[in-house]
Amino acid sequence: MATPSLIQLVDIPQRGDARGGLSVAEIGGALPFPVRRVYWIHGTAPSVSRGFHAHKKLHQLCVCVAGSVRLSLFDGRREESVVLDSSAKGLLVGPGLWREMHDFSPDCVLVVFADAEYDEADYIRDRDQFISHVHSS
Ligand code: T46
Repeated sequence: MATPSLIQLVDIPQRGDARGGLSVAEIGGALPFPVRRVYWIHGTAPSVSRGFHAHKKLHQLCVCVAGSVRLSLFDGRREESVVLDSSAKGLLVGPGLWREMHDFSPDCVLVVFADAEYDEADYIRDRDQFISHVHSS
């Protein structure tokens, strides 16, 4: 059986018209969970990388609504990456995945929908600790 990809992309319905774009993320559509927090990452220089952590429980949907960014995911065994450059695609990132963000375009705006409030205790910020965590669970 084929190994499932770490990259889970969802289509975001596009409801734009001649006046401009309009993208919709709603429960029953692109969002597979009730949203309890939204944050957005912007103004990150192309030379800067972010992330370098995993979450124990958090589920998120990442949508690049302007510009582009490369997200890489590592499950403790395999690493896969994807360039997000469209508000018509979202990347689902669940728990147990080490994530890194690279190659931000200067105009990148990455919007992230999360199923829980911010909780530093949910982060694993040490890569070796992450690898021990996934291999013991
Ligand atoms: C993730 C990737 C994709 C808060 O106070 N509240 C928040 O909701 C968030 C997200 C962050 N913060 C604080 C924690 C740090 O002091 O903001 C600071 C920067 O956060 P961090 O270094 O974790 O940012 P990134 O860009 O490395 O990671 C973020 C999310 O934290 C993370 O959950 O999956 O984006």
